[in-house]
Amino acid sequence: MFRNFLCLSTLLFFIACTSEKTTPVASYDIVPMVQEIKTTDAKPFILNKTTKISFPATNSKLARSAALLSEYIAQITDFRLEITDKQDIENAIKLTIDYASDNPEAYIINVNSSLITINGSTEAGTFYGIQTIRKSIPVNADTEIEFPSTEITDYPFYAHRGASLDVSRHFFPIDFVKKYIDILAMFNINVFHWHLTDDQGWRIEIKKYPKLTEVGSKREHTIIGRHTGEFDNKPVSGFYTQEEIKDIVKYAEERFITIIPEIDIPGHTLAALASYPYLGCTGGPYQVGAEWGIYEDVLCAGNEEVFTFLDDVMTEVLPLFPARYIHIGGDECLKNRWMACPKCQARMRHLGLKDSPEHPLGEQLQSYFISRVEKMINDKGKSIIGWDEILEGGIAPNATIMSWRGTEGGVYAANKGHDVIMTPEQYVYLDYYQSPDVDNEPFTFGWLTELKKTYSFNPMPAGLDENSLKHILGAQVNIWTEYMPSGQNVEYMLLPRMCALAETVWTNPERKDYNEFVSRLYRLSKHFDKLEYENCKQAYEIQDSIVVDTVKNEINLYMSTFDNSPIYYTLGDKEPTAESALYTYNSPITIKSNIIFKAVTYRENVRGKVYTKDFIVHKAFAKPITLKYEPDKRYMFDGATTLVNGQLGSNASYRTGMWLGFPGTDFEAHIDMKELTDISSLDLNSYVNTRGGLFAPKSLALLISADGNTYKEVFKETYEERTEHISPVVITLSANLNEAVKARYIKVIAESVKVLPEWHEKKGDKAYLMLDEVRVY
Ligand code: TNX
Repeated sequence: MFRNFLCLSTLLFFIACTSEKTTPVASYDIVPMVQEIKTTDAKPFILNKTTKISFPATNSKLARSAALLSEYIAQITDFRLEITDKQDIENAIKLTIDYASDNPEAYIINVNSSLITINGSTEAGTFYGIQTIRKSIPVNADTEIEFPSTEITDYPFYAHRGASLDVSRHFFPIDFVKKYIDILAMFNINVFHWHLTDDQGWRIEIKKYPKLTEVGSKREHTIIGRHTGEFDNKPVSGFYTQEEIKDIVKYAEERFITIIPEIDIPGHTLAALASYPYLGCTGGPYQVGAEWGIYEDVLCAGNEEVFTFLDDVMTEVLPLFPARYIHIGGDECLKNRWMACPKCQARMRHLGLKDSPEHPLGEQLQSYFISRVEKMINDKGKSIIGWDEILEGGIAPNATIMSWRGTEGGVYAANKGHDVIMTPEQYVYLDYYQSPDVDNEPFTFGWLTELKKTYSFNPMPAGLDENSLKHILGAQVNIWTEYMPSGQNVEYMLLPRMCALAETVWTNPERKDYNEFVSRLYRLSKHFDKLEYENCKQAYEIQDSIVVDTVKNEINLYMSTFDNSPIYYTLGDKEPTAESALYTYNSPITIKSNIIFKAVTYRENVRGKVYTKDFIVHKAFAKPITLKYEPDKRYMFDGATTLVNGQLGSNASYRTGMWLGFPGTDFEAHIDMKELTDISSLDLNSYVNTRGGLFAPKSLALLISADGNTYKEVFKETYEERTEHISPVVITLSANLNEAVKARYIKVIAESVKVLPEWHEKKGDKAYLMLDEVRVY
């Protein structure tokens, strides 16, 4: 009995302990990482339903920020804090702007047992402090939150911290644009670059030119996929009235975000041409674009009416946006129409332009066009930003450059004394894939930009002299929406890669550390889920590194996770579980035979996404391979070993590293089989996308050699030439020998059609061979 009583009392004690509520604790480990933090053991601040948010009565901006903070807290917890202009107060979050700092966006936060003070050098600084506090809240907070006592001093590294949104390729309603602005605000982004016009839709009301929206904001249908020649049946339309624009500008302003509008000229203007055909060189008729890419029809550079039109448009657009800048595009303007247009020819003669190898005539005409528009805008009190193409043919005198085709254009412009915003597509174009598992990702038009790559970007590249550094205003991510029909698609592509950029432009570069960043981000991903922001979780899953060893003729597979979570794997196409083999970090799994490899990680008892790799081990697997003709730089990836790494390129995309692309040349691979080997067949995959310029080989040949000098052809097949387009497809070319042969060395030759044939829209351009995995059996 006594024993029973003891047991019962222990049990009751245990229940009492475990059911005692612990107050969730705030964490200042946020993104972007704060610059300085001094957390102490002093008594914490306990936030509860009675806590108030106080602002100075005379400051309407802080009053609004106080209301926003109350709203942010309500989004995560179940309660809404009262806001007050009382100053002599305890148990409060106090907003002020007394912080003396040279940086207009700096803030300091003090947390003690009676107050959280968020003190900005301006209201913008206070707003960033508010973001820090709201991100520090634990997602499981309900009635109380403990804020450890601390002092945080924080300020941004760069002044321009941007994100763009293309609303032309797809239209997004006002509510989504506001949600997008909310997401940017959470990460201290201060510029929203709004791409309002393009070939596929004109999205801003211009009262003097009503057809721009009556005609130019509508298209009947849209291309499916990439270069398929097939269209969906879904009309796309929509535009923002000037009143709606003002409302959004105000919404952004309240979140300390400046909107820079982009009116993209003189290229990317098909929607404007469809509305007013006299603006084009040929006079039309034109149709609003329904395909992606670059169109030949652009604004005529010889017609005075085009400049009158632009002046009128700018007269209406500029007053809607308080920003100092307007972006005038300038990208991807083809010159074909100009070169064939009598008005453009007359303009070039009149200007006395002389063709030169450094500055072809068309580029000089573009430079004239941009400089003239720049003057028009400068005269209205604003400055222009243009894509780096506006460097061609001579840069407009006061222009700021947005460097997108790498950072070289930016370096060049900064060294010439122009301001620069860095947006190199390989790092910050968020329309590219963010996971190598492309078959399970939303379709994009290619390339792979994983979170790690975006995070690794440094806006101050080598090659800048001392004086030029100050011209790098900052960087931004760009969202092009060709393949993002909905707001959810945009969120998924934005998050979390935008957060990587946000840290790059905010935090001092020396303090950046990728794994540590991902652990802070992982915590915030729970906020995203709670706020119902779509976000990609790939960075929290298993990461791989596959090393092809052509000496030992094997592949070493390494796996990792940002927090060294346990990884369990199977080798025989079996579902991995927590009972499967446990992977030892940093020690490779060696692949030497056909294997369907699967692995999974568990974190907080939650099972992650299963990682799967299908390794095809054939006789040329991991053998030394060299190529006679180099692949194109952009389609080189890890080079020749990609063709013997035992993995097949995906049908979904030929641009993520598994296919090699050969521009206008044949393909010739030399493989050392290491020993005399019986060979009876060979397979080679070719990605064919005729509209995109990817053609299958004309022929396939296999040659063998015992000494690596003299080769004998043992197989050759020539294929029928294509005479019309086909839908994109992966085809396998095979060489089946009647009798097996013995060879130490082999050559595989696939002849290219080299140039696009007469019947092709781009006849005469280089044709690409896009190839993967030379499988020898
Ligand atoms: C290039 S960036 C473009 C855009 C496309 C984008 C797709 C730029 C100045 N032009 O028009 O949407 O690539 O990634």
